[in-house]
Amino acid sequence: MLKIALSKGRIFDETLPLLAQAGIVPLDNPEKSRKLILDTNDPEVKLVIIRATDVPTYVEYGAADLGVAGKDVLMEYGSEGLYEPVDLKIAQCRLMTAGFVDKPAPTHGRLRIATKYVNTAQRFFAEKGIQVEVIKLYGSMELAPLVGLADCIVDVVDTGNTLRANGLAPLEHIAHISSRLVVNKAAMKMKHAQVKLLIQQLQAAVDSRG
Ligand code: PRT
Ligand code: MG
Repeated sequence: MLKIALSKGRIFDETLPLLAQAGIVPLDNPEKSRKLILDTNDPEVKLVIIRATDVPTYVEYGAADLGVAGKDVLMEYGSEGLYEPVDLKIAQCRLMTAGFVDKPAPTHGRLRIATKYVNTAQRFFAEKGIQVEVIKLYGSMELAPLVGLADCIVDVVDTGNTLRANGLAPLEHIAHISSRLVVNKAAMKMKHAQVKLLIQQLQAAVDSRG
């Protein structure tokens, strides 16, 4: 039995065609069903539906053998406990700092950064030698500069529409983001044939897109 951890929304939607090319088709739609474990056409494969940020945890602990997670989530989680064999090249975006274009940095006190990517933000500014105070948020980061909670934010940006709609702009590029296939280390050994085959099939599906 193989369990694959996926989050609802863009990751599920964009992983589906790749899984289909590997011959795996879910029997339920997670947007319609309340089931958290979905059967597939392959009795040996189940999909586990969890929050995007929980995918590395499930896979590291072996509650799922494989999973799909954004590189933003993996950078924040730390990837020592997982294999990351395939760049699926889906759900692409950029991890950026963002804020008001014309706002100068505070002359005294540390720059305040609001983000759900606390570790990544800490690392990014430390490498630039800038002392910052990082404020952890769980969503709607764009609001923080508007109400004076933070000087800027670290978040993923796709079209930039969300920033623009709030009078903010992308400032500094931190990383290009795409979703990755992650694999539990024990599963890679214990279920080697099954896991290896799925890795190869997904890599082939990605490659076939050119
Ligand atoms: O939504 P939830 O809180 O459950 O979790 P999540 O936001 O982590 O999950 P989800 O499904 O929204 O995102 C899953 C993964 O998709 C992320 O980890 C990224 O790797 C990737 N991804 C790609 C994005 C985006 N594009 C994206 N645009 N994740 C989020 N966004 C959000 C962004 O946070 C911002 O609020 O969309 C808004 C910006 O979009 P634009 O087009 O206005 O720039
Ligand atoms: Mg979201």
